Amino acid sequence: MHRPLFKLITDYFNFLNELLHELTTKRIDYWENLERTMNQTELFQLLAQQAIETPSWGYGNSGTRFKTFSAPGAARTIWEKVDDAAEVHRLTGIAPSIALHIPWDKVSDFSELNHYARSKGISIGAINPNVFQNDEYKLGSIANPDEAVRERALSHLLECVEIMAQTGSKDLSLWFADGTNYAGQDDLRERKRRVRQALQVVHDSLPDGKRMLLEYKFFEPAFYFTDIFDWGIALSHCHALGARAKVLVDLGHHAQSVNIEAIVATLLDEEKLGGFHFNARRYADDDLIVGSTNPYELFCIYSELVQATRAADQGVSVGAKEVAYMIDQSHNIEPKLEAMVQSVLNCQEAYAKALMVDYDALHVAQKNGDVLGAHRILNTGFQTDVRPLLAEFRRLHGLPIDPIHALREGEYFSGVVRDRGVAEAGGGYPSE
Ligand SMILES: [Mn+2]
Repeated sequence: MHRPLFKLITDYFNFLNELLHELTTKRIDYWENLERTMNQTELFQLLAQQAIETPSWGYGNSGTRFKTFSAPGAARTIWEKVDDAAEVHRLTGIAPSIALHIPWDKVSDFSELNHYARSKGISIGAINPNVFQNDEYKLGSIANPDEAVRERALSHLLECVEIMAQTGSKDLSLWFADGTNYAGQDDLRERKRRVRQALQVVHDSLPDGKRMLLEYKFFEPAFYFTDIFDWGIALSHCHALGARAKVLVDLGHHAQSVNIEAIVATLLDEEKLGGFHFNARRYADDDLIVGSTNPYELFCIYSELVQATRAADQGVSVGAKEVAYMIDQSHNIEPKLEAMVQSVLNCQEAYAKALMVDYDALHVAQKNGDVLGAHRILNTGFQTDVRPLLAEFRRLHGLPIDPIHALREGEYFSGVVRDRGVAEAGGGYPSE
């Protein structure tokens, strides 16, 4: 054999051998990580306490302004949406509540809906008022220059506070489409005062133990100015309103490259983080499956949350434990149920990875100014393959080891496809 070629081949085999050795001896093993961070009982307890709320609007047909496609078996009524949410909980074990949108999910008797949900093993979660779909809201709702419109918007918000009492909901989840399209269109400071005034009435009407979560979004549907445009204005309002007002972070509502985990850390430290709307984005408010475009970001967010729950500052740790985790996604081309199960599982995986980090070692590295050492310690969590651990967790809790497979092969999905059929969906824009 040609000598240099022979050497090349043996070098290559030696290289492969070394690589194999590296992989088998230095493999990041979750059990090894676990020993350093906590015991398995403690870890499984934390995983069992995780709760991800799913949205009623994620189970029905939805679309873009171009087209709404019909999904086979998509829920047609709020009762069917409750059935679907209960199935997602049955498969994952960590999706115990469903958020409602009013008036989309309006029923004549909310107590009956509450009982129905409980009979299915879930509860009614956050109530989301809608003050953006009526013609009168063209120039805004609680920031509208017309006092009569502001009054009507406020009365709808108060109606939703009443509904919370009947459904046993803890949170009123507020998002406003209010904004302006042109400079000079309205007085920005006046609008801020109108918003504050309405929110104060809502805040003061909330009974003990209930909260209002204020969501921000930097654009859309208004494009020049949005009244609650970022976490800064949301936090200012919440600080002024009182203890029941907290900020809600929707992952899709930020400009490109905004550091969301830093916002999360700040709000946690201010004891004003109320909850999340989980989804993922590439361009704008895309409603893609949470953790699908940037799983590292989701991991970093969970890492901030895990650290805050362990904070020495009581206010911070208690506040972190009260954060509400909700999915806010409307799937347009994905099968509804599978997309929701996948979303819940992505949150579980990100949380489990965040629990894998050796935070004591991280703090030592940070204190020593060890830039990359600290970075690597954090990344150890992200790089850990937690799938065997989560499979074991599911086995112990009597859950399907592979919830997606269980959904695809199970009787529930084929049953709803058969019974509900394919509902007619909308045409998109312009509507026909
Ligand atoms: Mn949202």
